[in-house]
Amino acid sequence: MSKYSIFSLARNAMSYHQNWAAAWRSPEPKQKYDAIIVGGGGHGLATAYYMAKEHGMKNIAVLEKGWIGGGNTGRNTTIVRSNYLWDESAHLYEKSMKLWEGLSQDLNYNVMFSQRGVYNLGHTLQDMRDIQRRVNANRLNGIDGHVVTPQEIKAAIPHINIDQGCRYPIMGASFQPRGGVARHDAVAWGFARGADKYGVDIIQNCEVTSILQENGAVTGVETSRGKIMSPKVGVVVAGHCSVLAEMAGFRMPIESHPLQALVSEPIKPILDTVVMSNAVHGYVSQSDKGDLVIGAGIDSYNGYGQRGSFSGIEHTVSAIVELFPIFSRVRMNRQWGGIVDTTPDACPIIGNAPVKGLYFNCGWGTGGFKATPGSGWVFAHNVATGQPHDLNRPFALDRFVTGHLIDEHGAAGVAH
Ligand code: FAD
Ligand code: PYC
Repeated sequence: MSKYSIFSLARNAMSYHQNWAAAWRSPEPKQKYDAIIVGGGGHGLATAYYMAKEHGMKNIAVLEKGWIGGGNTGRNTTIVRSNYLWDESAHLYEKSMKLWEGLSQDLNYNVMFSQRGVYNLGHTLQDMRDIQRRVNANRLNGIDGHVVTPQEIKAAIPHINIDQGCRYPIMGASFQPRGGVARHDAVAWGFARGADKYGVDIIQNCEVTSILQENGAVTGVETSRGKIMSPKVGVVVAGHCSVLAEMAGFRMPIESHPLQALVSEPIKPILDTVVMSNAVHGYVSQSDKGDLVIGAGIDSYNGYGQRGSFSGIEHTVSAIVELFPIFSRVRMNRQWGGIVDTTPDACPIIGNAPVKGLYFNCGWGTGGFKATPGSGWVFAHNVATGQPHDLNRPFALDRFVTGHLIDEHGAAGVAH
């Protein structure tokens, strides 16, 4: 921390944070921009940041219907890893991992990226074969990872249950040492501050209600704060992408589902890595504050509710207690839901929409937080140049017509 920041921190603390300069402006929307990004989650803000930084486009607005980071970005459990099976996704998530590794420095904002490692547990012989195959594929792509035995897992995580007589005995795991967690709000705020510094207008409480077109090309958007014109519109609204696609006159191969998570009361440090299991359907890490951060699979129904449910808690917590019997006495503190956008092949859709000048980035399902910087970086290229980057070309919408699917159901940490 520089001398200046220490003084400014002390001054602001003493003045009870009065007159603390806002990290980004709150401008009135202009009538026209060179590009509009719809959705002020991490992906939308990262897109605007990289469009300004890498492509010199500064007359950009990010339109957010609520507050920035108030969607899945601020509701997710922050697991970051890049151990995907197929080359296309491995390259994309690994690009993101490399950006994570320099992100706090690049933004000059601490996103609290902590590479504490991620374990994906296997509970059957077939799980272990799939894990071995995925680790081999990762290593061919230069992505770190290895297979570990139950004894090695126990040595690293003393409280885990490796009893072979239980319902889902742990038979091993993949371990990605460079995986970990980051602070979700800070990611949104860091990208927002970075984009704002380049002149990007971040406009909150501004809901897009229709997408304006003329002769097959986008001309702007209608919003709750009036009409805003632009020849380029990038849509990055996660669980609401089908709603926006309908506004533009086409259908997305997306289902929107609630995904729940919960945190316990804060406890002393007990878990210094991330543990995930698709078979028992639960995952857990411990935040810097001390809470256990816990989640499971998606709710099976479609919906837009951002709530948790008692059955969700019961199912998830029973899975976690099976892995960590010691957690049975910990009290749960808060629970919530987010709306995730799932595709038939568990991979995102990033690219040009069937309307000229309109671009969509969605379909990240339960796993897009880890992709935030990489997704913003490739989408910035796509929106700025009008053409996909090589890294996002395979994720075009038309793969659902051509049949070039990239099936990542096995590597999606949370089944969907
Ligand atoms: P969001 O952050 O949802 O941003 C989209 C924004 O668009 C929202 O702020 C919304 O208000 C806005 N919007 C919607 N409609 C409009 C409109 N009409 N006009 C203007 N704005 C609009 N991923 C991981 O990699 N690791 C995890 O551990 C993980 N855990 C998760 C746990 C939970 C409980 C949930 C719900 C998700 C989890 N995910 C995880 C997935 C991850 O959160 C998402 O894939 C990612 O955050 C999506 O980011 P985004 O910026 O695209 O979406
Ligand atoms: O994709 O790794 C993931 C994940 C973990 C929890 C939710 N998604």
